[in-house]
Parts: sequence; structure tokens; C-alpha cells
Amino acid sequence: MSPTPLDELFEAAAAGNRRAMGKLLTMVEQPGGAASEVSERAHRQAGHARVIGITGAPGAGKSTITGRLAAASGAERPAVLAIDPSSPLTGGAVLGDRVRMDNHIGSSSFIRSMATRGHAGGLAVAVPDAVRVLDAVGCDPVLVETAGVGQVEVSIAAAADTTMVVVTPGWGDAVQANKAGLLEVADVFAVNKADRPDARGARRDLELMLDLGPEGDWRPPVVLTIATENEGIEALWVEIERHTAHLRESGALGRRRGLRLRNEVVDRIELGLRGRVLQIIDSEAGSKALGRVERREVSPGSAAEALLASSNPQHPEES
Ligand SMILES: Nc1nc2c(ncn2[C@@H]2O[C@H](COP(=O)(O)OP(=O)(O)OP(=O)(O)O)[C@@H](O)[C@H]2O)c(=O)[nH]1
Ligand SMILES: [Mg+2]
Repeated sequence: MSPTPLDELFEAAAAGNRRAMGKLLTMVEQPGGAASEVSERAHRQAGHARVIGITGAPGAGKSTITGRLAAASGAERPAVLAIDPSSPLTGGAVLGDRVRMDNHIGSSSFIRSMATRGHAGGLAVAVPDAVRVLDAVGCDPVLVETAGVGQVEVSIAAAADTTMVVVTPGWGDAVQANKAGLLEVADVFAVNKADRPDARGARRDLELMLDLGPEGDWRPPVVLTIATENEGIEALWVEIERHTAHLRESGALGRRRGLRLRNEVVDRIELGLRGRVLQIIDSEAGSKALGRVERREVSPGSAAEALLASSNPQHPEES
């Protein structure tokens, strides 16, 4: 059998062809079309890459650290996914990211930015598929940067084997991280911009908060870094590797990955159900029912119940 165009694309991407990698990522980012075929195929080949999430407040130095880490990893084919949760479609910040990273990153690295808007399914499904493709074509590690401003971003960052949270010196940053739910998801902390006053104070604040937190078999280490000077980056990478080793030895890696896949299936079911909900409400029966609700003949609750019952494929006799 001769290879299909998709075979060839995967082959080229596996050989390190950036255009082919970019093409595959574009394909999974756009729902419909070949997205599911690419995802299907990528999934069968994936599962080897270490996935590292990097999050923290805007401007904390995540991109600079990420680029430096990719280089410090000494890996042959590191990849960076920079997720921009807030940027409009013009993606100015994302472009800035690229420039900052390109300055530090090894030439073998692959960098890709993803803007939030325009993803029908949301980042919850777009990001895992992008990671899957990079993993499948042999990138390792895959570093995923997101600004930790909301719950969605936190959960994306946490959809990694190892989650690193970047904070900076200054009153309240550790407290902010705590409020945003970042403390719970962190496996490793970087106190970046340690060239600024009171970096040690920030570390102490974090250690205190960790003291108060639940006791587990892994205590997140806190590393001081000056990303712009490449200081502390080696130490940071060592801690990330130590965490990977811990996950493997304790068996937690398999559990984490299993849970991640479960969450992804749940997200996809939810997405599919949401589509069905819209179908129901936009149907003839839906608009009829809505009319009755508006005329106050039935309550919204009864209308929803009736629509749900009549649309349930397990009860075709009711429809
Ligand atoms: N003084 C100092 N500046 C730093 C350090 N690390 C990064 N910066 C600077 O901080 C600014 C923001 O850095 P980025 O790496 O873009 O931070 P980011 O967290 O990726 O920012 P967003 O993606 O926009 O949230 C840039 O001007 C960096 O040069 C550091 O260790 N010390
Ligand atoms: Mg950035």
C-alpha cells in the first residue's frame, strides 16, 4: 500500500521537519476536517514525551524560563507550546513570546503559540491534542506555557506530568499564587527575577505556605532563578527531572496520565453533549416548547424535562 498524504506528513514531522509539524498542529487545532484522524493516529504513537506545564502570573518570566529550560534539558528535540489565554486574535503578546524565546532557545527546539480565541472546543481539548501530536512525532520534553490567571489556565498547566509555577519577589505574589489555586498544582516552584530585592523572602513565604499545606510524598522544591541571566536554570531542570523520577518510581506517572486521559474524555463528552443541547433547543420541538414557556403555559423545568425525554435516543417511542 502506498503511503497516504497523512502518512507522509507524520513521517516528515518525525524526521524533524518543522513545516510538517506545524501543519499537523494546524490540523488538530481546527475541528472537523482531518482533526480526528490526526488525533487518532497521534494517540497511537504518543505516550513517550515528558510533559511539563509552566504557569504563573503574567510577566513573571515564564517564556524566558521555558526557552532556557528547553536548552538546559540537553534534549535533542524539545518543543514549546505557548498558550495565550487572554490575547485577542492579533496575538501581540504571543509574538513577543516568540521573540523572547527564540533568543534563548536551542536551534533544535520547536516553538508554537496557540491563542485561546477561535477554539470552538476551548483549550481544554485543543491543548492535549497539540501535545499529543508533538509527542507522537518524537518531541521530548514538551513544555506548555500558560499564564495562570484563571481556573482554565490552571487546569491546562496541571494537565502535565510536572507542573512548574513561576512566582516573582514582591509582596503578595506567593499569596496570589495561592489564591489562584496554583499552590495545589505545583510540583516545582521557580522564584524568578531573583536579581530583585527580597527573592529569599518570596522563597520563605512559599516554604511557609507549603508547611501549612497537606503533607504528601513529594514536597515541591523552590528554586531561585534569574532567567535572563540563565541563573538557576540548571538547578531547576534537575528538580524537574527529580520529579519525573519520583513519579516513575512511585507509580504516580501512570496514574496521572490515566487521570488526564479520563478528564480529556470527559471534556469531549461534555463538548458533544453541549452540541446536542443546542440541537434540541434549536429544533422545531425546542422552539415550540420555548413558546409555551414564554406564554407561561409550562415552566422552564417541565419544558426541559419533556425535551430531554423526547430527545433521548434510548426512548425512541417517545419522540
Ligand atoms: N530582572 C529580570 N527580568 C526578567 C527575568 N526573567 C524575565 N525577565 C523579564 O521579564 C519580562 C517578562 O518576561 P517573559 O518571559 O515574557 O514573562 P512571561 O511570564 O512569559 O510573560 P507573559 O507570557 O506575557 O505572561 C521580560 O522583559 C523579561 O526580559 C529575571 O530573572 N530578572
Ligand atoms: Mg510568556
